[in-house]
Parts: sequence; structure tokens; C-alpha cells
Amino acid sequence: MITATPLTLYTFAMSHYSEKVRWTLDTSDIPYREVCLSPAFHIAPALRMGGRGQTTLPIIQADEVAIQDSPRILSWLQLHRGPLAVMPSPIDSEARDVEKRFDAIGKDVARYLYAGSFGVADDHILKLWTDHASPWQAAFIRHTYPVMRWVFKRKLSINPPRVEKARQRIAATMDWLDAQLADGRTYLVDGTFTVADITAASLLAPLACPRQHPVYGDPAYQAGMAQALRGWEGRPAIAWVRRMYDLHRGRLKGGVF
Ligand SMILES: N[C@@H](CCC(=O)N[C@@H](CS)C(=O)NCC(=O)O)C(=O)O
Repeated sequence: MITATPLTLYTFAMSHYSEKVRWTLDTSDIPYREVCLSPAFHIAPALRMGGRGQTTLPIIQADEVAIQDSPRILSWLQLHRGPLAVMPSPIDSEARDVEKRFDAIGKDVARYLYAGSFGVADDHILKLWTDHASPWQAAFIRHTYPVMRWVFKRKLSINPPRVEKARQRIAATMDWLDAQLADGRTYLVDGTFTVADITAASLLAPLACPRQHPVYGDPAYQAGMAQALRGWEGRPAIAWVRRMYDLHRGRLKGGVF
């Protein structure tokens, strides 16, 4: 591995796309520090660093370079900190196809989780949204929560037809995963742990609640999100996510600032 500038990873603590990049960095022993941002306060830095008119996290930064969007981050890591053991070569491989398949349900997972939790677990959502905020940011979020919730619901299209569609899309992707696992395999591609496994496990982790994850493993999260978590338990896909965490996810290594 090339010795290079330390990386800074900008995340939301509860973001599954952030977890995908965090896990790739941890498992590849790439040093980084993590900066957890809070909703609303991520917008200006994300627009500025990303430079693509997008407000999403994760973003990774090294010196003057900032990369937004998890697949682009993985490609950048492969090029500048690779070759990574979890990144097959050539880059356009089956593993990256699996990555795309699970990236595609990320918004559905978020939509489905929040749909069942807004109005039910508002206190817990407020806790998640303020855990990494400064005191004045936390006060702002608490004060404007009803407005932020409204904006969030519109932005994520949290309405009954879209939520039902999200449920169907998640179920179809889990069906696909269950079918892959039916032959007893441990790993999705090439019989080895790759970004395919990392992406599938990270993107489903908010529903599988692996104990290793500081947010999803918290019983308070599981209680708050109970409605969205119901119904998936017992699926091979969910057991497999927990197994990936047991096999490949030790303590999170990046220092959170
Ligand atoms: N395609 C992006 C999606 C990332 C994404 O949707 N991130 C969510 C959090 S899980 C986010 O930043 N939402 C806030 C926003 O869009 O402003 C990626 O793979 O990084």
C-alpha cells in the first residue's frame, strides 16, 4: 500500500452508505479519521466539498481532493490506496454489479425505516440527529424538528405508495440474496470477502441490526424502529448480514471527531 495523506471521512453515524465506506477502510487497514456531521449542517460542507450539486454523505477527503458518492469513493480508493483485497480486478466486475444492486435500495431502506418511525420514535430520531452535533446545532435541530421532519419526508418521498414500493423493492432484493445463499455459500462473489459482501451487509444492516454497529446494534434504535424491523426476521439474508458482521466487522477503527 502506498503511504499517503491521511484521509478524512465525512459521514452520518447512522448512514448505511457511510458504513459501506467505513467498513472498506477498516478492513483494508487504511488510516482515516471520521467526522460525523448532523442533518442540515451537512448541506453546506457537502455542496462545497462534493462540487457536484449533491448534498449526500459519505465524502472522503485527502489533501485537496474530495470524493462524494460511495461507488466513486471505492474506485478512488482502489486507484489511490489500492489494490484493495476486497476490490476485485478489473474494476468492472461481478462484485461491482452486486454493489450496484444493493446501492439501489439504499433510499428504500431509509424511506421504509423513517416511515415507520416518524411520530412513533421522534425522541430517538432526535437523539440520532443530535448525537454528533455541537450544543448550538443540537438546540437548532430540536427547535426546528417538526420542520426538518416535514422537509425530510418530502425529500425522501415518504408517502404510502412510495413506502409500499420501497418495501417491495427491499423484499425483492432480499429474495435475490436468499437465492444466492441457498447453495450454502458464505460470500457472494468468487468465494472470498469483497465489496459485494460489504455493500450488501452495510445496506441491509439498518434492518438486520448487527450488534457490532454502534447505531443499529443499540436496543433503543431497535425499539424505535420496531415497526420497520418487523417482518424481515427469519430471512436467510438477515442472518447472513449478522454473520458478515461477526466474521468481518470488529470494533470500528476510525476515530470519530
Ligand atoms: N449514492 C450515494 C447515496 C448516499 C446517500 O443517499 N446518503 C444519504 C445518507 S444515507 C444522505 O447523505 N442524505 C442527505 C442528503 O441527501 O442531503 C452514495 O452511494 O454515497
